Amino acid sequence: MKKKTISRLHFITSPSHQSYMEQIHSVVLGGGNWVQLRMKDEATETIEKVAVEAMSYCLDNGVTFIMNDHVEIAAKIGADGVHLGKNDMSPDKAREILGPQAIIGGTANTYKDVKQLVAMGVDYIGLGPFRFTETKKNLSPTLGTEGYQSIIDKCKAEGITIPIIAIGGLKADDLSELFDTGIHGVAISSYITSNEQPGVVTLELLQKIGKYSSAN
Ligand code: TZP
Ligand code: MG
Repeated sequence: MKKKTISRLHFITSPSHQSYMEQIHSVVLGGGNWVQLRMKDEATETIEKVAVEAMSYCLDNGVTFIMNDHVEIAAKIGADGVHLGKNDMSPDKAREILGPQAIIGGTANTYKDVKQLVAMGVDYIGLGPFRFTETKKNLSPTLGTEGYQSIIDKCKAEGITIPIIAIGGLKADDLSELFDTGIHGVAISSYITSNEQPGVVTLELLQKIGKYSSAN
Protein backbone atom coordinates (compact mmCIF):
# COMPACT_ATOMS: atom_id res chain seq x y z
CA MET A 1 0.00 0.00 0.00
CA LYS A 2 1.20 3.48 -0.92
CA LYS A 3 1.85 5.94 1.90
CA LYS A 4 -1.01 8.43 2.23
CA THR A 5 -0.50 12.01 1.10
CA ILE A 6 -0.15 14.78 3.67
CA SER A 7 -3.40 16.78 3.86
CA ARG A 8 -3.50 20.56 3.92
CA LEU A 9 -5.91 20.73 6.88
CA HIS A 10 -4.96 18.72 9.96
CA PHE A 11 -7.71 18.69 12.57
CA ILE A 12 -6.43 18.21 16.12
CA THR A 13 -8.86 17.30 18.90
CA SER A 14 -9.00 19.33 22.12
CA PRO A 15 -11.33 19.44 25.15
CA SER A 16 -14.54 21.26 24.14
CA HIS A 17 -18.34 21.30 24.44
CA GLN A 18 -18.33 18.06 22.41
CA SER A 19 -16.83 14.66 23.17
CA TYR A 20 -13.76 13.63 21.15
CA MET A 21 -15.88 11.37 18.93
CA GLU A 22 -18.49 14.09 18.40
CA GLN A 23 -15.73 16.47 17.30
CA ILE A 24 -14.38 13.92 14.83
CA HIS A 25 -17.85 13.19 13.42
CA SER A 26 -18.52 16.91 12.94
CA VAL A 27 -15.20 17.62 11.25
CA VAL A 28 -15.46 14.63 8.92
CA LEU A 29 -19.03 15.61 7.98
CA GLY A 30 -17.63 19.07 7.18
CA GLY A 31 -15.17 17.49 4.75
CA GLY A 32 -12.08 17.04 6.96
CA ASN A 33 -9.91 14.11 5.87
CA TRP A 34 -7.13 14.21 8.51
CA VAL A 35 -7.66 13.72 12.24
CA GLN A 36 -5.02 13.79 14.94
CA LEU A 37 -6.30 12.41 18.24
CA ARG A 38 -4.68 14.57 20.92
CA MET A 39 -5.86 13.77 24.47
CA LYS A 40 -3.71 15.23 27.20
CA ASP A 41 -4.47 14.68 30.90
CA GLU A 42 -6.42 11.46 30.33
CA ALA A 43 -5.69 7.92 31.48
CA THR A 44 -3.99 5.77 28.86
CA GLU A 45 -6.90 3.27 28.94
CA THR A 46 -9.35 6.10 28.17
CA ILE A 47 -7.17 7.32 25.32
CA GLU A 48 -6.92 3.83 23.89
CA LYS A 49 -10.69 3.32 24.06
CA VAL A 50 -11.37 6.53 22.12
CA ALA A 51 -8.53 5.76 19.70
CA VAL A 52 -10.05 2.38 18.77
CA GLU A 53 -13.42 3.99 17.99
CA ALA A 54 -11.89 6.97 16.18
CA MET A 55 -9.62 4.76 14.08
CA SER A 56 -12.51 2.57 13.01
CA TYR A 57 -14.65 5.60 12.07
CA CYS A 58 -11.77 7.20 10.13
CA LEU A 59 -11.04 3.94 8.28
CA ASP A 60 -14.70 3.63 7.26
CA ASN A 61 -14.69 7.21 5.98
CA GLY A 62 -11.35 7.33 4.19
CA VAL A 63 -9.91 9.73 6.76
CA THR A 64 -6.25 9.66 7.78
CA PHE A 65 -5.93 8.93 11.50
CA ILE A 66 -2.87 10.15 13.40
CA MET A 67 -2.22 9.39 17.06
CA ASN A 68 -0.59 12.10 19.15
CA ASP A 69 2.24 10.95 21.48
CA HIS A 70 1.24 7.29 21.89
CA VAL A 71 3.27 5.13 19.53
CA GLU A 72 2.26 1.94 21.33
CA ILE A 73 -1.46 2.68 20.87
CA ALA A 74 -0.88 3.60 17.20
CA ALA A 75 0.87 0.26 16.65
CA LYS A 76 -1.83 -1.70 18.46
CA ILE A 77 -4.78 -0.21 16.59
CA GLY A 78 -3.11 0.18 13.18
CA ALA A 79 -3.30 3.99 13.03
CA ASP A 80 -2.02 5.68 9.87
CA GLY A 81 0.68 7.37 11.89
CA VAL A 82 1.83 9.37 14.91
CA HIS A 83 2.68 12.94 15.74
CA LEU A 84 5.67 13.29 18.06
CA GLY A 85 6.86 16.29 20.07
CA LYS A 86 10.30 16.92 21.48
CA ASN A 87 9.56 15.01 24.69
CA ASP A 88 8.06 11.99 22.95
CA MET A 89 9.70 8.93 21.42
CA SER A 90 12.22 9.90 18.74
CA PRO A 91 10.90 9.61 15.16
CA ASP A 92 13.55 7.07 14.13
CA LYS A 93 12.61 4.77 17.02
CA ALA A 94 8.91 5.18 16.12
CA ARG A 95 9.78 4.26 12.51
CA GLU A 96 11.37 1.00 13.72
CA ILE A 97 8.16 0.14 15.55
CA LEU A 98 5.58 1.34 13.00
CA GLY A 99 7.33 0.56 9.73
CA PRO A 100 7.93 2.36 6.43
CA GLN A 101 4.25 2.96 5.56
CA ALA A 102 3.47 4.85 8.76
CA ILE A 103 3.15 8.62 8.62
CA ILE A 104 5.43 10.15 11.21
CA GLY A 105 5.12 13.84 12.01
CA GLY A 106 7.36 15.86 14.29
CA THR A 107 7.13 19.20 16.06
CA ALA A 108 9.61 21.96 15.23
CA ASN A 109 9.99 25.46 16.63
CA THR A 110 13.11 26.51 14.68
CA TYR A 111 14.96 25.85 11.42
CA LYS A 112 17.47 23.74 13.37
CA ASP A 113 14.59 21.53 14.58
CA VAL A 114 13.37 21.16 10.99
CA LYS A 115 16.78 19.93 9.84
CA GLN A 116 17.05 17.46 12.73
CA LEU A 117 13.58 16.05 12.04
CA VAL A 118 14.31 15.67 8.33
CA ALA A 119 17.46 13.72 9.25
CA MET A 120 15.31 11.42 11.40
CA GLY A 121 13.02 10.62 8.48
CA VAL A 122 9.76 12.33 9.41
CA ASP A 123 7.06 12.68 6.73
CA TYR A 124 5.83 16.14 7.71
CA ILE A 125 6.68 18.84 10.21
CA GLY A 126 4.32 20.75 12.49
CA LEU A 127 6.06 24.11 12.77
CA GLY A 128 4.98 26.66 15.36
CA PRO A 129 3.54 28.21 17.29
CA PHE A 130 2.22 30.87 14.97
CA ARG A 131 0.71 32.81 17.89
CA PHE A 132 -0.17 32.27 21.54
CA THR A 133 -2.64 29.50 22.23
CA GLU A 134 -4.03 27.99 25.40
CA THR A 135 -4.36 24.58 23.74
CA LYS A 136 -0.70 23.71 24.39
CA LYS A 137 1.13 24.05 27.71
CA ASN A 138 4.77 25.25 27.83
CA LEU A 139 4.48 27.00 24.51
CA SER A 140 7.68 27.97 22.65
CA PRO A 141 8.16 31.56 21.40
CA THR A 142 5.69 32.55 18.68
CA LEU A 143 6.91 32.74 15.07
CA GLY A 144 4.41 35.07 13.39
CA THR A 145 4.28 35.19 9.61
CA GLU A 146 7.89 36.48 9.45
CA GLY A 147 9.13 33.45 11.39
CA TYR A 148 7.56 31.07 8.88
CA GLN A 149 8.85 33.07 5.95
CA SER A 150 12.41 33.02 7.21
CA ILE A 151 12.38 29.27 8.01
CA ILE A 152 10.75 28.36 4.70
CA ASP A 153 13.22 30.52 2.78
CA LYS A 154 16.11 28.68 4.49
CA CYS A 155 14.51 25.31 3.66
CA LYS A 156 14.19 26.32 0.00
CA ALA A 157 17.80 27.53 -0.11
CA GLU A 158 18.95 24.17 1.33
CA GLY A 159 16.71 22.08 -0.92
CA ILE A 160 14.51 20.88 1.96
CA THR A 161 11.09 20.06 0.52
CA ILE A 162 9.32 18.37 3.43
CA PRO A 163 5.68 19.46 3.95
CA ILE A 164 5.55 22.16 6.62
CA ILE A 165 2.31 22.44 8.58
CA ALA A 166 1.72 25.68 10.48
CA ILE A 167 0.25 25.34 13.98
CA GLY A 168 -0.72 27.41 17.00
CA GLY A 169 -3.67 29.75 17.47
CA LEU A 170 -4.65 29.66 13.80
CA LYS A 171 -7.90 31.19 12.57
CA ALA A 172 -9.49 31.45 9.13
CA ASP A 173 -8.19 35.01 8.66
CA ASP A 174 -4.56 33.84 9.00
CA LEU A 175 -4.65 31.42 6.10
CA SER A 176 -4.00 33.78 3.23
CA GLU A 177 -0.77 35.24 4.62
CA LEU A 178 0.43 31.89 5.95
CA PHE A 179 0.00 30.07 2.63
CA ASP A 180 1.85 32.97 0.99
CA THR A 181 4.96 31.95 2.96
CA GLY A 182 5.02 28.59 1.17
CA ILE A 183 3.66 26.30 3.91
CA HIS A 184 2.05 23.04 2.78
CA GLY A 185 -0.84 23.13 5.23
CA VAL A 186 -2.25 24.07 8.63
CA ALA A 187 -3.07 22.22 11.86
CA ILE A 188 -6.02 23.68 13.70
CA SER A 189 -7.69 22.74 16.98
CA SER A 190 -9.56 25.28 19.15
CA TYR A 191 -10.74 27.48 16.29
CA ILE A 192 -12.71 24.42 15.14
CA THR A 193 -13.59 22.76 18.45
CA SER A 194 -14.75 25.94 20.23
CA ASN A 195 -17.27 26.70 17.50
CA GLU A 196 -20.87 25.58 18.01
CA GLN A 197 -20.71 24.00 14.53
CA PRO A 198 -17.27 22.47 13.97
CA GLY A 199 -18.38 20.95 10.67
CA VAL A 200 -19.39 24.31 9.23
CA VAL A 201 -16.08 25.91 10.23
CA THR A 202 -14.19 22.98 8.73
CA LEU A 203 -15.97 23.47 5.42
CA GLU A 204 -15.17 27.20 5.45
CA LEU A 205 -11.51 26.50 6.24
CA LEU A 206 -11.26 23.94 3.45
CA GLN A 207 -12.74 26.38 0.93
CA LYS A 208 -10.20 29.04 1.92
CA ILE A 209 -7.32 26.55 1.88
CA GLY A 210 -8.33 25.43 -1.61
CA LYS A 211 -8.10 29.03 -2.75
CA TYR A 212 -4.82 29.97 -1.05
CA SER A 213 -2.82 26.78 -1.35
CA SER A 214 -2.80 26.41 -5.13
CA ALA A 215 0.80 27.58 -5.55
CA ASN A 216 2.25 25.50 -2.68
N1 TZP B 1 1.50 22.52 19.17
C1 TZP B 1 1.87 23.80 18.99
S1 TZP B 1 0.55 24.85 19.17
C2 TZP B 1 -0.52 23.55 19.47
C3 TZP B 1 0.18 22.36 19.43
C4 TZP B 1 -0.39 21.03 19.64
C5 TZP B 1 -1.96 23.74 19.73
C6 TZP B 1 -2.75 23.98 18.49
O1 TZP B 1 -4.06 24.21 18.85
P1 TZP B 1 -4.83 25.56 18.54
O2 TZP B 1 -6.04 25.48 19.44
O3 TZP B 1 -5.21 25.51 17.08
O4 TZP B 1 -3.95 26.70 18.89
MG1 MG C 1 3.62 15.10 22.29
